[in-house]
Amino acid sequence: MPIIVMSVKIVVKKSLFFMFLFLLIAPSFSINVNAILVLEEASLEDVDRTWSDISLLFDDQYHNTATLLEELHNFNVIAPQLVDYEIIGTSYLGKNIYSLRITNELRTQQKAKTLVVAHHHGREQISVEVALRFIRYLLNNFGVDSEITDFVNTQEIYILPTINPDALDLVVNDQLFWLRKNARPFDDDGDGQLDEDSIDDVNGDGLISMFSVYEKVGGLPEYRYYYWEGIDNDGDGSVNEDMVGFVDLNRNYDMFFRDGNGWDDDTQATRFPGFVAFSELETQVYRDFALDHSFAMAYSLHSGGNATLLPGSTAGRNEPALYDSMLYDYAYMLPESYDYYGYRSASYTIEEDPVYPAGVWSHWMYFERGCTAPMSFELYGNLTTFAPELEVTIIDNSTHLITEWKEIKYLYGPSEEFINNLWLDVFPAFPYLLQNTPRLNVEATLHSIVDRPGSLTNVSFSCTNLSPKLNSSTEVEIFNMSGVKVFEEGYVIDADSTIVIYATIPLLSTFDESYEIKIGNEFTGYYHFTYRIELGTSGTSISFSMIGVMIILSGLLHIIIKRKKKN
Ligand SMILES: [Ca+2]
Ligand SMILES: [Ca+2]
Ligand SMILES: [Ca+2]
Ligand SMILES: [Ca+2]
Ligand SMILES: [Zn+2]
Repeated sequence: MPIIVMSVKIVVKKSLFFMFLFLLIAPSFSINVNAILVLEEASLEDVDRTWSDISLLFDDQYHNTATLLEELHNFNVIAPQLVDYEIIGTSYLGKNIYSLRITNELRTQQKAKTLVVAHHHGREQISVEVALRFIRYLLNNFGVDSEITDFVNTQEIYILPTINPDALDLVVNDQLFWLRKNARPFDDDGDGQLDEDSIDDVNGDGLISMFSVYEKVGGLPEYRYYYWEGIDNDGDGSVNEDMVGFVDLNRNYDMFFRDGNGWDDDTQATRFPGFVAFSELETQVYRDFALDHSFAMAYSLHSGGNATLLPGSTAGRNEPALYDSMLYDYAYMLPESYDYYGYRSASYTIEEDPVYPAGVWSHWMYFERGCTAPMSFELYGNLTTFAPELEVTIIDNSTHLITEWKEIKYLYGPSEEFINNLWLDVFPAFPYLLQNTPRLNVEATLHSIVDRPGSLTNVSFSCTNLSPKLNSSTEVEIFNMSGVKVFEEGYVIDADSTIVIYATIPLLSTFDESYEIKIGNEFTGYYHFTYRIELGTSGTSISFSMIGVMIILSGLLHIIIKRKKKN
């Protein structure tokens, strides 16, 4: 804890302050007092690591909501001073949606915030596994790896392991590997019954086949539509006309809702966005959580491909230079290709969202929540499931071609024994998230000598944005502890840069009091300082007159700023 101390000599001259001395019935003689100005950083306590490396309770298997909760509870039991988790809402089937936070809880000032939200989409349950392994990684590296320890000490890392818990249980417990959307019951066909005719494993092979229908045009097949394996459960003459699953949660956000691309206005479609934005309990829970926090950078975890997607539009990338640089970093740190269970998947692609998709998380986070870099992270895609030989022709006549494809189960996640291998492949993107989150290092220096009552103290705050890529998002400002802005001016601090703010601070009203200052913004969190005066050893007494003068000086007079680019 740096403590800056400057010895000062305080001399009261009665010729200048006779009136105050008189009014305050102070002694009518000059006094010389040695005092010490102290400016110190708020106390920064360390958490002692008391745990050995931890393992997941249910490793090498996909978690459902019950085993997931056991893991969250276990993390909290093992490292209670780093882990907190809370229910932030519930789904349509009444399942809890959790947020887990990792931070050094002994340091209570608001820190920079980082977010990983997993599992918008049911069948992308690998994203839950990666979120759990990110938590395990942080707890196992805390107190061992100095960089990770520093991130946990200076950031509040939020992890939402699933915001679609209904679908998680349907996929993991009931093998509904095709389910992407939430499980809100809905009467698709208007017969008064909900979800009465869903997909069925007719041939009992444990898989759900997808059939693609092509129409012959000039003798050549043109794709028309697909349907799933099933029977007519309710005997109304239609097959699978009212399936489980309603809204694609990652099309339900209130940004470009039902605009742009990548959605379908059919309640049975996999990308049905809902009738209105934020119609779903699950997206409402996420929205309300996100409105309480400011994240400069965040990940939303998905699967089905290998890609790092940053907000873009038909007009181009939102942050062209930043995103180009980040996308190349991801391409470098993530594997070019890998093998699981005999399947070979594609390399990570360097791309923005190619067109602006309707109602997606990343655009809402960027435009509505000021998140500079909300990245949709496609963790795993098994492109070998699209091998031509796996699409088998079952009907080929003069008018139609119909093919059968059984691979949906293998497209979105690896076999259970390879979950940890996938984590090892993608984990470098996670410390990268923490490293690039803008947070501050602030050093304060006292400059001036107080030579008489009424002197103001010149202080400088050297504020460094530690992110190598992201600026401070909004202006960094100086507040007192009541949250009142001390200066009108604030300054956006560029990535990897330092600015020096020169401030003039008034003397304190009494020597007992401390003067507290916090510096930062909602994205970077705040650095806290305490400023006080201590009497020196030779200062045996202090006149009331001095105190009276100090009370009068209650305002801050000016601020000068000097920008200094860090080399
Ligand atoms: Ca129905
Ligand atoms: Ca089947
Ligand atoms: Ca039916
Ligand atoms: Ca059916
Ligand atoms: Zn997805």
